[in-house]
Amino acid sequence: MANTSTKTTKVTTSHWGAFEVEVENGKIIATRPFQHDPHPPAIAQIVPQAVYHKARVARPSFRRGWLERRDRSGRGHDDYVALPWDEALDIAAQEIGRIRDSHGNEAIFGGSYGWSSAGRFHHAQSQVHRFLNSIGGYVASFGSYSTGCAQAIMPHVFGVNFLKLLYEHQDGWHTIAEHTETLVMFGGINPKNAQVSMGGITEHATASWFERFAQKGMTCINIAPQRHDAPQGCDWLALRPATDTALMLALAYVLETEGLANHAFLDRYTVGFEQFRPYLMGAADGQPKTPEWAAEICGVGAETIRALARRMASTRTLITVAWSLQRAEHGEQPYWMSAVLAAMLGQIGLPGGGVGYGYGAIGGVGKSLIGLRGMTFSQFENPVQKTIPVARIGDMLRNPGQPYDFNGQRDTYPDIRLIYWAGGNPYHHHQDLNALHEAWKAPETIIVNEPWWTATAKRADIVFPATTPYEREDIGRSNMDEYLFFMPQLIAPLHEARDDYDIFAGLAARLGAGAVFTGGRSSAQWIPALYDEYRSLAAEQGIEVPDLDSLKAQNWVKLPIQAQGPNRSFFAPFREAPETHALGTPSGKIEIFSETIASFHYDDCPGHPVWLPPSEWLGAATAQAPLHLISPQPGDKLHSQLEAALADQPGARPETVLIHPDNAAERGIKTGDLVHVFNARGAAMARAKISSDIHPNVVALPTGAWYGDPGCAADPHGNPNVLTKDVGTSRLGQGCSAHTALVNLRALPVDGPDRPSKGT
Ligand SMILES: Nc1nc2c(c(=O)[nH]1)N[C@H]1C(S)=C(S)[C@@H](COP(=O)(O)OP(=O)(O)OC[C@H]3O[C@@H](n4cnc5c(=O)[nH]c(N)nc54)[C@H](O)[C@@H]3O)O[C@H]1N2
Ligand SMILES: Nc1nc2c(c(=O)[nH]1)N[C@H]1C(S)=C(S)[C@@H](COP(=O)(O)OP(=O)(O)OC[C@H]3O[C@@H](n4cnc5c(=O)[nH]c(N)nc54)[C@H](O)[C@@H]3O)O[C@H]1N2
Ligand SMILES: [Mo]
Repeated sequence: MANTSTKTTKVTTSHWGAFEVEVENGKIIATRPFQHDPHPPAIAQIVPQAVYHKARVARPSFRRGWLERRDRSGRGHDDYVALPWDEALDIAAQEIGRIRDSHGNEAIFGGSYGWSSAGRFHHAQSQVHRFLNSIGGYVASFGSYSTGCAQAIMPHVFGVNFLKLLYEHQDGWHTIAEHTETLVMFGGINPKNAQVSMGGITEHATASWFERFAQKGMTCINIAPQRHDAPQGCDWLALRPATDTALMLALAYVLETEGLANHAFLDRYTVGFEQFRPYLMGAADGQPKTPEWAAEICGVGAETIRALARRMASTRTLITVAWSLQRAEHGEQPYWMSAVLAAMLGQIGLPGGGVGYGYGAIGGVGKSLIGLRGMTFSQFENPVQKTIPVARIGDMLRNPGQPYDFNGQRDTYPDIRLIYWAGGNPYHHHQDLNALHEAWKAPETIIVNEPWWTATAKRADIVFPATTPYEREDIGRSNMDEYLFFMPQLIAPLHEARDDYDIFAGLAARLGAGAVFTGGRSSAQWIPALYDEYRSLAAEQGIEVPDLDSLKAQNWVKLPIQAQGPNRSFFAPFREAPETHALGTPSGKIEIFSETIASFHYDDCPGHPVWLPPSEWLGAATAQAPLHLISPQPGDKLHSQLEAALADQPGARPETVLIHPDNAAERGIKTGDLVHVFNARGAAMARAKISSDIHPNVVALPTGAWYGDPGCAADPHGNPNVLTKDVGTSRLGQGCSAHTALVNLRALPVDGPDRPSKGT
């Protein structure tokens, strides 16, 4: 008998990079590393189980309470009724139309934050924004959970769009390897995080760069609560979370008092040192910012601080700052202060010197590539002007019509009647999830497109089953990666899943905006059109990109977009000629004191950087909450993605919490024990891992676990966001303050009465 089985292997890409997918008889059976990736992440291994997992949303689904009586209180509790696509789209379109016509487009929240999947066309957030704009607009959100606070503060300091600085204008790894002698990493540079990059990173090279730094004899200093925030071989200064500003101030104090500050640089390239100096020296508030003062706050010894300051002044020093530092109350301050410290060292604009942000936070930072344009599906203009800072969604839902401050503006929160989410998981990413669960009752209707029954999908009234990237064709490219991918459709859509594009095309048609949304094209017509535009734009830059048929045949190509020679730091021309290359700040210089910020009169972000203790940190620890919780990104996955299948792995859930031996001993906790991590906001189960690689009195519980069902005594999966605080970083940045949280721990009796049931 003839063998009719078919087996193919193709390459696709993802935010964690490229991987091979083996398909047999129309089914994904395995994934394998991409041959050109020196350090391929293991994340893709779980893809086959995730794609076919029983947690896939099979059909358009309606929450019963909403469908039957427009109930809002049963979100997270009710069961769902499946309906055929046509009927489901009719009901959803009618509801969107009703809310729009009775309350206006300002009643629709479409911020829809989230990473969704790589692939340029089927980017869910772009799709939902385009759809909502085609029907009159929506309330959008500013910034990201990643860098929202930095995006607000840094333009005041450097006069540049922070994301542009990050991705296009920082020293590349080559320059650092060649010139930097001392690398001072606040929050580390973590190869675990560099596994991931928006749109994909194909050759994972961060670890290899550190091998090169070590060979060269570079001094690499990791200043962080965890040893493994930087690769092995780096020195570790164990620091209490949220105290970086105090440490940086003390470094600045040593520079100033020991004659090591570069006043020629300060005079020529900065403004405001004279307003800052009295604060630094203590004339303004009676407290000189001495190493002894800082040591009490941050836990790093005074002599260590002095020696570090001297070393930084006498060698080519690059200060790097992880994004985590600004994901905390007063996160503006370490960012601003790092710029002031670098200015005092006077090396800004020299190769391998100065300050850089987000190296290692995502894999693409530090690559020196020629940026290409195109392959962007237009979202149209948003006719609605109202936006909120992205991490203020809980406040928005709790306080409609109430005023709030943001970066010098006073605005009011909109009165949201409908939320549409596609490509994100707020019940993974937002802080104080138990409070969000209450606030989430406010809107009349919540619609979610999702491949899986996430905690967010389970709190929606209407859930549309979306395809995964393996079920549709797309193009994978990123400006921080030299590889270009044709992402083939590997399998047929599971169950009744549809592409976001087709879901929105169906809704738009019913709302009279079908032609606007689709422009008369199917996705199969859009992809070649966008690709051809991208290809001709690349040709204008002298870069030859294969035509689509060739790319399809090749599957992937490595483009010749390595920058020739070192990429120049944004500050290099400014350093050469500050008059002709003035910065975009009001003074044209680096602003150590900002008249603009001072004019806002914010006590939580005054006119120059200051040490401000957050509401929760070790200096404010109590008997009830003696430990500082940090909740970093997970090393084994991307956020909450593929979680359904990961959670099935033996021992994977609840998530592991890292505990210092002293704190474990006090509580009789051993590695492997189940514990409760708790505070007044909530509780999560976790599995203990005891290690002296974390600062005493600090516990680390990574993000990524799904949020359990309401009413659990403790979140059964170990989602840290039941514990985190939902406040803005300050009135200036209003970013997310995930790292501001005190907690306590206790061992769970093996079969004790308060041990929660496993939940879902
Ligand atoms: N405590 C704490 N919380 C944090 C952070 C922290 O450090 N600590 N970090 C924050 C940061 S920086 C971030 S970026 C956020 C991340 O938070 P999110 O970006 O919301 O997390 P993801 O899990 O990536 O969510 C993407 C969702 O999109 C779905 N999806 C994937 N592909 C598609 C598609 O094609 N169509 C549709 N419709 N859906 C799709 C996935 O299944 C998943 O549920 O978390 C934030 N939360
Ligand atoms: N594998 C994997 N990689 C990822 C992601 C993922 O989900 N999985 N997500 C990506 C995304 S969206 C983002 S935004 C980036 C985030 O990049 P980052 O914000 O840099 O990453 P985090 O893991 O949140 O934090 C890094 C480390 O900072 C330390 N830290 C916490 N608080 C403080 C502090 O106050 N001071 C100092 N000095 N250190 C502190 C913690 O020990 C933590 O391990 O990661 C990206 N990379
Ligand atoms: Mo992020």
